[in-house]
Amino acid sequence: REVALQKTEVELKRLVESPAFKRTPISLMDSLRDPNGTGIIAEYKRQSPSKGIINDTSTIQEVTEGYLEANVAAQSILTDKEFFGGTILDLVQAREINNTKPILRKDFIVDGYQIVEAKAIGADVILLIAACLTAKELKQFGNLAEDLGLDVLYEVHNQQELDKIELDNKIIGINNRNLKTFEVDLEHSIALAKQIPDNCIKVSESGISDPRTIIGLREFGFQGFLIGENFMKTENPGFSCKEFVK
Ligand code: IGP
Repeated sequence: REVALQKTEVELKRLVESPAFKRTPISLMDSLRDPNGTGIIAEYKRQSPSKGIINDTSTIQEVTEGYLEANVAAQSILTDKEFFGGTILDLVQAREINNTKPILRKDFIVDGYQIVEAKAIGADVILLIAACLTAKELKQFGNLAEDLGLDVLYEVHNQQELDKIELDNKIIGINNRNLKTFEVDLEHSIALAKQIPDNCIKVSESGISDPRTIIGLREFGFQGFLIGENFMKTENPGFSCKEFVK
């Protein structure tokens, strides 16, 4: 595939030969479609540009265990250091414990190398943010992920971004938070959801803090719910997730 792979061939070779590269990824699509599933994609996030430090004491291991006990549909892990205080090691350590649920590598993907790297560190799903990429890049990166057996969560915030994506059999995340103003608006997401065909899976992202919100969102066809801060801001995120799911 014609993807901008800006790293050296030696580095790529090292990734492709890593043991995790050979594992078969777990499907987020299947997990979100499971009628007995919770639909919750629970996030591990130490800090964020809008909130500063959220949690710098809970380890990835204890949070992963708690999220699995809560029967989450998937785990999301920020691997971006600069803005979110995450590391690749967080994902590697979560994978050591989690063998059953898909793990989303949450990062700003701007190069095909990061997609190969995602697979090599044990991720099952990558995030492609439509606001940061052209329609052509979305397609190329999506194809590369597919070739590697990874699922893609395409993230949009408005109609213009949605128009960049070919809407067939895709997982579309609508970010309730405007990445420029940090403002959260669920109504806006619900309006946008109507523009997405039924063969796609709709995920609602950000600002969810009440189980009743999920009941409401399901009525509008959402099957996935990405939740970070509401769990991470508590002393025991795994326990908070279990309580939320009950
Ligand atoms: C989680 P919240 O409000 O529950 O912590 O949001 C997740 O949606 C948010 O972290 C997020 C994000 C992103 C982070 C959504 N899209 C893109 C970094 C990059």
